[in-house]
Amino acid sequence: DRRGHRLTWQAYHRLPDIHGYLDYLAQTYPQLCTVQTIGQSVQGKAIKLLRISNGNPGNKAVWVDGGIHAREWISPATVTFIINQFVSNFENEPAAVRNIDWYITPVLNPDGYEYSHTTDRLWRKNRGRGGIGGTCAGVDLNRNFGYKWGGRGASRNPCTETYGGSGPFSEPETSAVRNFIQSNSGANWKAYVSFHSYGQYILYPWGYDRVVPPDYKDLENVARRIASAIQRAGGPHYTIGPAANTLYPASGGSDDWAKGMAKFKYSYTIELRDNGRYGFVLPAAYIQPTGTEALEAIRVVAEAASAA
Ligand code: ING
Ligand code: ZN
Repeated sequence: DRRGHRLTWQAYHRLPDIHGYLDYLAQTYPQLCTVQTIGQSVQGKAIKLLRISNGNPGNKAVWVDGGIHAREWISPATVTFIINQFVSNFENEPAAVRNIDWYITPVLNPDGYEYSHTTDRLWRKNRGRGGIGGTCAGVDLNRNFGYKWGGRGASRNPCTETYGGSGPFSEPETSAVRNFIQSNSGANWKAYVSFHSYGQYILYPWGYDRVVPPDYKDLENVARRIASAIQRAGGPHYTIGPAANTLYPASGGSDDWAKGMAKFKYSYTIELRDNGRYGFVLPAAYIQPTGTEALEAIRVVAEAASAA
């Protein structure tokens, strides 16, 4: 249509609308936005990344992803909400936001996301073949990253929800992330944020066990500032803490890999709304309030990354 894209924040959208929006931004704001395909899913769908940058050579770099888990629809919706706020009002964003190179992938698991729209609303994993002979489909991409892979909270059984895959980074979706980040070592990576749902948590490493990194106080302080910013903006309570202690141990998560292997100083998994009333099947009316609080969260991350 006249606007050039089909995305809204009044409804959940299918993958082509989300990707069409990223392409529209790159076309409309070529000074600010570039779009890149960083890999392909098991079924050959593009994994698209939007880079937002003012081109300042001193910028720190922040990674943001959504849609690792198919059914967590609020995650891609929130990530595109943040993109829309940044790009359409860039000059009014705080300096900390403007002077970050943002690398943003709204849908890291495009096959699973579409499958949750067409076939099984509560699908979680990707659509890779599970195990020898492919008895059950799908790998849990948040158990497939290569730091402490295969430990607690990950399953070796392809027929379970937390199957970690045949090996670390066995899946094209997770290896696309690793390859992109490792091949962009020129970027001054400081923060990694992965949006999931639900439960309203701000989690930091480690997830693999009930231990914390040496600088966990810094991660805790920024998490506290994120939760405060959300409440100041009228949002609900978000619980903060190290993932394994706060939720449950889970190895092979993206945040552990970012902290442990890729050496991002700040690494968070943010579990968005709600508290369990609707769970994964959160009505679309919650996109705006959830997006608004996630925007507050990501601005705090920008400040922390700038200072790191
Ligand atoms: N929850 C995360 C999961 O992958 C998590 C929670 C993340 C635990 C990171 C430990 C480490 O299970 C959802 N909702 O996906
Ligand atoms: Zn999740």
